Amino acid sequence: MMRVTANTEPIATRERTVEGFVREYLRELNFGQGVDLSRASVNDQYLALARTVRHYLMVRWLETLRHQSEIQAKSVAYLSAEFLLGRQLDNALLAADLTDIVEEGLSGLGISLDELRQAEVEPGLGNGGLGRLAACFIDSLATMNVPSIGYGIRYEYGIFRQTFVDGRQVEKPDSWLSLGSPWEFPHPEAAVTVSFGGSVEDWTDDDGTVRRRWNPGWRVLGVPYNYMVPGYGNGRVNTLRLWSARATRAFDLEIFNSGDYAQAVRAQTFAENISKVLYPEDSTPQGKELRLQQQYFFVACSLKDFVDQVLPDDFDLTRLPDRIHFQLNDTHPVIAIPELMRILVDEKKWAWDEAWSVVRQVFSYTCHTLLPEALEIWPVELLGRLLPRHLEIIYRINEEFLEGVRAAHPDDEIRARRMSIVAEFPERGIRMAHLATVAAVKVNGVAALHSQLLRDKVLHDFAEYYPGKFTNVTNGITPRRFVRLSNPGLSGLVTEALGSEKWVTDLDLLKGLEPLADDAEFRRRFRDVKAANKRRLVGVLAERDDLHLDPDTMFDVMVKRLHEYKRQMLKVLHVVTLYEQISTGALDPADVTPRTFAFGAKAAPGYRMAKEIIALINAVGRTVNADPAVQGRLTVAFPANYNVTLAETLIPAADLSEQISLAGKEASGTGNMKFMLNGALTIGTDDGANVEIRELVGDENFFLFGLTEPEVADLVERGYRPASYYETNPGLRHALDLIASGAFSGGDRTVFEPIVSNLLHEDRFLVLADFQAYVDAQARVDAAYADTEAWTRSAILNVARGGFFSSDRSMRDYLDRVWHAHPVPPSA
Ligand code: GL9
Repeated sequence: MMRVTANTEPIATRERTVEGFVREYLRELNFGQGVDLSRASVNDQYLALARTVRHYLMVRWLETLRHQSEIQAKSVAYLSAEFLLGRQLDNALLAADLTDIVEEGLSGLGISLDELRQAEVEPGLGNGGLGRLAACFIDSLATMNVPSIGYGIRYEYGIFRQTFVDGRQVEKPDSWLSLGSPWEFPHPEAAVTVSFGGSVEDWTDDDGTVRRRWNPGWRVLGVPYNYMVPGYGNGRVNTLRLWSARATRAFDLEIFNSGDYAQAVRAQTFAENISKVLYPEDSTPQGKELRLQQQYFFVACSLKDFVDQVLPDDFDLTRLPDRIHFQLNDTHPVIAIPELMRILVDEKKWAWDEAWSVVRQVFSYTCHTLLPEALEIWPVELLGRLLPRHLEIIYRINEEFLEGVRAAHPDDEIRARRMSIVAEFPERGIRMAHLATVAAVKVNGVAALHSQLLRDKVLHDFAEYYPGKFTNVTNGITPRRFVRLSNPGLSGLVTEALGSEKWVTDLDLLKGLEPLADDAEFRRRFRDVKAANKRRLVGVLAERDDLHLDPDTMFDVMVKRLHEYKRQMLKVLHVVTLYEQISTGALDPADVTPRTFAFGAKAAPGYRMAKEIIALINAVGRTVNADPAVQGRLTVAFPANYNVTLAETLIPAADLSEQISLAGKEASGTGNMKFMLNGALTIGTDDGANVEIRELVGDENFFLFGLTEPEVADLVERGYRPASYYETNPGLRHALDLIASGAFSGGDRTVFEPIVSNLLHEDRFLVLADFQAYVDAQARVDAAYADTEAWTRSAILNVARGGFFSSDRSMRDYLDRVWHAHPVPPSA
């Protein structure tokens, strides 16, 4: 007789052997992917591997969910329109401690793990620092055993793929889902409904209370897709829940009811547009209707999910502040504030004041910018059309808030207008940062200087009005992805030197490397690691971009979004200056440190000047790289489509990190931290987290230049005239004249005229004012680089003193200063 036994033993304990893995893997290849090994494509092999690896994490995930719902501890919900995850495979292997088993198992089958790694298309569901920060934070929360969930949008198309045509940026869609998406778990049965449009009316309930009722114009479904967020080495797997928009049945049948098949299909498309594509914007919100739809869509899904699904059925919502803190990642999710008011007042029938008192305890707001144009303001006309009930709620919040302001500052109507949530000019609009600040428990900036400037300038009135509300949490980066995985050579060396791998979760232990900076043998090994990373990068860029670089040059790297405030222009001017001086014989090439100037940057598709600067970098590169006069001395490398994956090989190979924004403009920066922790020295302004980097590493290990924020403010106040620098500085004049002459544009003087004339007549970010200081600082870099031992010593100290920039530390700061929540290890 056949005996059937239920196998309840978790795979995680059953099969943690090479043979066990191989069995699981082949089964997945055969039954999951439907191919046998001999016919499997690389994509088949990759998909089967990803699914096999996630099996190993599954038991831990289910256990985490069970534990979390059992103990009902206070949780954190991180609301973010962007999660720039990067590839998942390696991180999952690391978390599950499977890398060695998998490598051996695959190689026995004649498959290279590395080849399968390359097959993964990274989920680029973010624009840059802000989205990557969210990904680092959820990694740290899982690793630190903090009960938490990430909520966001499952964009069908992430950040565009950048290509260059004649050196100009051309965007291509990023169809990251097209070859399969093995890391996600869709739950269409758990879809929630979100409403839009329509009108609001009075109605009288059974007790005779007059209430407001929203009669929406149309609805869409939000389908949750769950992703595993595995902690490192702790057996915990948290959840990231991303929402995808679908048409409701009612949508086709009722609202667009025309009996017209084609029309019904169009309705489908209309609904699904909401999660179709990430807005490729950086710091310049366009006020587009679809963008507001996206924001409300994911926030409404997430709040509903938390209140109806995550909380137990009988949960008393007056206790909400004991159970959850919603962190608003920039203003994008701020519509959650009126949405929760709407749920409590309209749906749960609470009194306004009761609802407001709970709402005021469950949100905090992180501001990520200093650029006034980056603070979202939604036109009242648009918000009222899309979310009429929310607009009413916002008006009421504002009325009560302004009553308080007027009481505290009688006879200061100007102040009340400045602080109002509702802007009157140039059109009526809702200032989302003001709404967030009014409702939030805490408002934080992302680096010490940034938080200071928020208090002193951007949100000064609010800091006066709510003295205890403002705080700082300096950003951080996950050492798992950005050191342990991306820099195996350095990781091995550090682990050996410190005697254990504990630094991966306790990055302050890197301090233990300090004495080794004085150890010649350690320095030699550190240099060998850097040299190997440079060779690895050279190999990757040869294959990926057909770029041919010399690993024996200084790798001077600037990778970040292209924005005028970040000042890629300064670095181009430096290259042009050196080139001009060598070409004219003013500089002996033998006196120039051989350098590779590497750029990586995407420009927002509608940002004209940023795209011109990209074209200029490529044009300068083409000319310089082809000129025998500077060959072997200056090389420009601008690989297209900089993304998380490229960052992971680029950053460990860098000697010099360029962090050269105009002081007072870069809120924090996070690339700066990644470079530091990978042993690059920084050339930078006193801006964002650079300030803290320099404080930690010491002036002697940092190349500081440029105006300080107060000096910038002062110069602008006095009246900045960029042309005066051109007139008085011959080096600068030669460089700008060379660009204007058409030397980089085949003799055509019109091509880069807009850039040159912008610099001469406007130069909003004071490139010309900082030019000489930058060139001088670069000369100091050259001199320092010539002393190999001293340079290596500095590089080691950068690593040793960088522990503060772990995102684990950022999470501890949020837990203490903002969330008042705690890690809950599984044993608790
Ligand atoms: C940013 C800031 O500009 C950065 O200085 C900061 O490090 C990150 C994370 O806090 O946030 N704000 C912002 O809008 N972006 C940032 O990088 N932009 C993008 O993400 C493209």
